[in-house]
Amino acid sequence: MKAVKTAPEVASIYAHQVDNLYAYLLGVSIFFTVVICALIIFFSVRYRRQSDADRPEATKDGKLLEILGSVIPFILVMIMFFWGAKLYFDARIPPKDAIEVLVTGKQWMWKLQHPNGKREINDLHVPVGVPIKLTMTSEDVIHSFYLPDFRKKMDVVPGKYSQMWFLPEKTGTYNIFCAEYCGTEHSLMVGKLIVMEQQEYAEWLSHRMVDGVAAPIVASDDPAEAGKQIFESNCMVCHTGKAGSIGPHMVDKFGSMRQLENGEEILMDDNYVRNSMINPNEHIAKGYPAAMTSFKGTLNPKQMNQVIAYLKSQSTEAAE
Ligand SMILES: [Cu+2]
Repeated sequence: MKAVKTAPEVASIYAHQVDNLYAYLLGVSIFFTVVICALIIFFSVRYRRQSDADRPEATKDGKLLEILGSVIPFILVMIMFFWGAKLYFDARIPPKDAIEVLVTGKQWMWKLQHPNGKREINDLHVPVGVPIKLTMTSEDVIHSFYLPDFRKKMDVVPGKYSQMWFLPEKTGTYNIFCAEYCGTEHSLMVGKLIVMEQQEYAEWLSHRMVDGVAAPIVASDDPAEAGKQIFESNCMVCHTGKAGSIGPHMVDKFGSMRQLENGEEILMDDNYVRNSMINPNEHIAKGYPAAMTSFKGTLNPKQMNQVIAYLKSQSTEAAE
């Protein structure tokens, strides 16, 4: 018999930190609720109409009390603010050495792809002790990728990429839930996160099952490799990378800032590249004509991901 769990497991230091903050919020709330309720009851009994309790004139010099009544709550809520902001920024900014896994939500399953092209559905295998960055999008409606044991959750939205990262600190199997109501079988949109020893993971990653037999992963499984071919036969016609080309240089620019015709600057990230393929004239690079036509319908979402994977693999800039 499995014991009934009252709270999700604490699978990372971050989860522990979130629990501490939560305990602080809960503690402050309970303390003031009890004190205020007790005083209301106490005063309503003590100063009820029939009581002969002492009722002196109202005093005007309660300065100390007034200062304490402002400063103490101010300090308590500022602790909440800075503590919460610190955890929020920790959760938002993935470390540079993170392994990137592509996540696609779909009614009603999670599709996952590892950097070497290995795919899985609803299961996610990761190595222990290495940060994992999830780049996520949806094929249909809004989903939300939720790892309760890691206290991490992020919306997965059609038409854009969202990101989340976590650091698995002990091996084991954990729940993946969809935390955004997404239709009839939303409650069945669950998966398993399997945290393995690093060696075990490397072994797992290098093979895939073909008709029940383990076969090695080959170069053609690599999304960056497929993206290279798409890029060379479609994009390189204009984005030649040479002086005088119609389109700006793309290869090895991923993660850098791009100057735009309207004087603004934009980060070349997943969303920028994807948007450039779909709405090429939304952001015109400085010094180039608005000559590109949309690749929406020409390239499917998987191919667009492959192009992005290729540009990422060629990047010499830090991606974040
Ligand atoms: Cu869902």
